[in-house]
Amino acid sequence: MKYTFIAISLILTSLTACVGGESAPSTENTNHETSPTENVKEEGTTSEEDGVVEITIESNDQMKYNLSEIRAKAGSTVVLTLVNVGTMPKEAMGHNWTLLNAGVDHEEYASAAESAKDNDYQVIGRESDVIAHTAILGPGETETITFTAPAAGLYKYVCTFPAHYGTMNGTLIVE
Ligand SMILES: [Cu+2]
Repeated sequence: MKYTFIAISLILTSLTACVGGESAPSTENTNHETSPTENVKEEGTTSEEDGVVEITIESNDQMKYNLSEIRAKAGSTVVLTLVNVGTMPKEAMGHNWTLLNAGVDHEEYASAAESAKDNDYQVIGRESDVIAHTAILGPGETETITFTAPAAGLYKYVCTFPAHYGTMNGTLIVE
């Protein structure tokens, strides 16, 4: 009986020691290594530095952009690159990126632009409806345009190549 009591005491003592050891302040996590945040630029992502936002957007043979939404701060400089990753001929599957002013209906504008082939599918006389646009790009072509992000609000972008506006549109969110 006596030995049993001692044994139990020893067990309890060692258990207490263990618990105490575990709850002792750990120095492991006090010295966090500060690894520099890598600024990895990927296709279809945006990055912002010093009031400049760089955006790469792709268009493809499936009549799609890879981004349906992009963001910028009001007044920032937007450097936007459209990459046509498709392989179909420009005459059949050309694409542009056209940013419309607030309140301009992208379907209506793009419909009107369908007859403006000679003006790169931009409506003559409605230049004030457009904030910025690229040319119509053929397969493998790339164009970079630079513009100033307008006032905070929502702005539609659209491809004005005939019959593309239904699937090729998105929203620029200016904050
Ligand atoms: Cu298109």
